[in-house]
Amino acid sequence: MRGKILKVLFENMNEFISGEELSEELGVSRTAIWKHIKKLKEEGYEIESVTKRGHRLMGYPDIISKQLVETSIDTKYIGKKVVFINEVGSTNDEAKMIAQEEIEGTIVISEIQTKGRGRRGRNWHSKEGSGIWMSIILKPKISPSEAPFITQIVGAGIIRGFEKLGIDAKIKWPNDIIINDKKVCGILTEMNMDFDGINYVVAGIGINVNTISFPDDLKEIATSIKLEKYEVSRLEIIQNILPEIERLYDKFIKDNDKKEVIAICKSRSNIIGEKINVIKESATKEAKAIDITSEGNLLVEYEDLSTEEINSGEVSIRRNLND
Ligand code: BT5
Repeated sequence: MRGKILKVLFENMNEFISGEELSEELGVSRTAIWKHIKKLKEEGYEIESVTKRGHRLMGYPDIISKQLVETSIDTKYIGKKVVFINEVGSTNDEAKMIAQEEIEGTIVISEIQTKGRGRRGRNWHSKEGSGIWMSIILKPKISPSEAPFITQIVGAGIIRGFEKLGIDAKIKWPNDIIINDKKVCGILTEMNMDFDGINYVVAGIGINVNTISFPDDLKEIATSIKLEKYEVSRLEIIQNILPEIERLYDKFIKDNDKKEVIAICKSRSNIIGEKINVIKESATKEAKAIDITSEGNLLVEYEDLSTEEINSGEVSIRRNLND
């Protein structure tokens, strides 16, 4: 019941809704509504209650819970089922373990990851309460070679969600979201397939939200929403990015339409026109990032003026290296 009351309060954020309306809509007595409102206030929800006007939600604590996410996200399937685990090794690993049985769009969220991962087994710093550590289970009916594009869909969805919250961010192809030249978010997309094609894809999203200090090795390269002076809760971020990710993912899956994603990735790219290093296996080659193609590949030009389209992989920017 508390989740249902919260949902109505969320839908009418900052506006009064009377105890009578709430009790009629939810089919319980006004006394019961009052008891739940009291509990919510104790949990840190800022609810103003005024005689004859009712209750209005003015603010809420930075809590993420299964109930809060499931009831307050405006999507058709992404985030409609939430698996919330307080402490986990990696939400991507957890999502992979349950993906076969779960419906598409199920998300795994945790407060702490003890073995948060980046690409190639790198570490992802994920302390308690400081960020959003979340993985989305997807079951796309596409060719495995198309799967890397999902990283860009997720990136573009995050950029659009951030925009709605007034957060100005850029994308470093293919999987980093950057604010003021520092990384605020990383995306780790993993796929499971067999001879018949893709079984599932897990899109892992790590966003630094409340972090105020990073370990020494990350200080120069990482930032958080809070350090960039935006006052936004983790729930608000989830509420804003998931509908955008779902909308862009649907367009791609149903109509093979990549246009909006590419347009976002291009207009918000922080590497097009920059000198970069293209890292392939162990070899590094100097290049210039020219464009993102209509397929979502990065077009690069090497020093001998030959060009290449990179489908997935890793690039780093050289502009900070005084060369
Ligand atoms: C990534 O890898 O950026 C993907 C990160 C994905 C994390 C999410 S959290 C939920 C889900 N569960 C997981 O276990 N993972 C996903 P990559 O491009 O390889 O970048 C990794 C590098 O980013 C590290 O080597 C560090 O240099 C840097 N890094 C580590 N933690 C960071 C943080 N919290 N913020 C910014 N940079 C960080």
